[in-house]
Amino acid sequence: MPTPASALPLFLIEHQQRLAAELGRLIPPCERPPCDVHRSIRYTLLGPSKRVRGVLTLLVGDLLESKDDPMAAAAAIEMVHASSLILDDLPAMDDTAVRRGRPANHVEFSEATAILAAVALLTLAFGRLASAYAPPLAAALARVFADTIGSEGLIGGQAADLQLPAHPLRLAEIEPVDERKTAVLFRAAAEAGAMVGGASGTERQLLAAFGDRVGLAFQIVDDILDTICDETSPRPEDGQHRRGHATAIADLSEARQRAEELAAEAIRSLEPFGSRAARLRELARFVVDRTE
Ligand code: GRG
Repeated sequence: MPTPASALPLFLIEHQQRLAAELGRLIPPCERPPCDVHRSIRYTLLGPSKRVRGVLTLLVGDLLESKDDPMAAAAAIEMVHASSLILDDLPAMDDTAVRRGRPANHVEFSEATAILAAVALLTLAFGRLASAYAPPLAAALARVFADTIGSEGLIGGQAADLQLPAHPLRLAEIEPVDERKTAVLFRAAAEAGAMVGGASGTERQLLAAFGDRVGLAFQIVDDILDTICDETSPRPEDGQHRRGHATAIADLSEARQRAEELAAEAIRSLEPFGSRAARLRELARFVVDRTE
């Protein structure tokens, strides 16, 4: 299914489309057993998405004029993202029935199939890294992915998110959760592009910091959009958030200011790259300016 073209600047759409085509090629067809699991994987991985994390990996590869193709790392990042969305929506987690304007994966298929699809997506991600890159690079990437997903990364962020109270929260309460729930995957997306592109240690650190700041800004903007939607015209899925985990921000102007600060910090970390980083700067602006 196509991604809404208005959501991304034009030059990003080209990367997004190449990435979507690659993902389609990597996943077994629906007709191959277990058909339900393959359908379920394709439903979320190839569904309407901004694919902003994978695009970030590709843009870092472009910046470094990478000799190795960053596409496999970008695809692996998107597989982890898709897996996290499926798990996040499950009844035992956020219990969300609608995702991207369509039934959540476990509603469209079944809880069992959704869990299998999510776990399969994770194994596919590591498998892709192992088959696409030479052993030392593949091992280093696997290490970064494992740390990103693990109990001190996405899993830890989700565990903390499930503990958040339902009432509107101060940024200081939300930010440490957003850091692990979302920023870590953006950091890994940029870092993976840097590693595949043969970045120096300093370049890798700067690009990882860029990913981290952009990722945190992305989640704060997401929280702002959720809060505004709740206050004005509830989105169709609102009634479906039975555990009430859509984060509500107590002070929207503080959050908006923080997102701008983070974008500025992200853009500052690109200074040594000069004009070669123009597209990454545009990505940072897109993340903060987006309205959906
Ligand atoms: C084992 C991978 C794994 C995860 C377990 C469930 C979980 C821990 C983490 C959930 C993390 C999560 C879903 C964070 C929310 C991030 C977020 C803002 C998602 C929406 O991102 P978009 O807008 O999605 O980029 P699209 O639809 O464009 O792909």
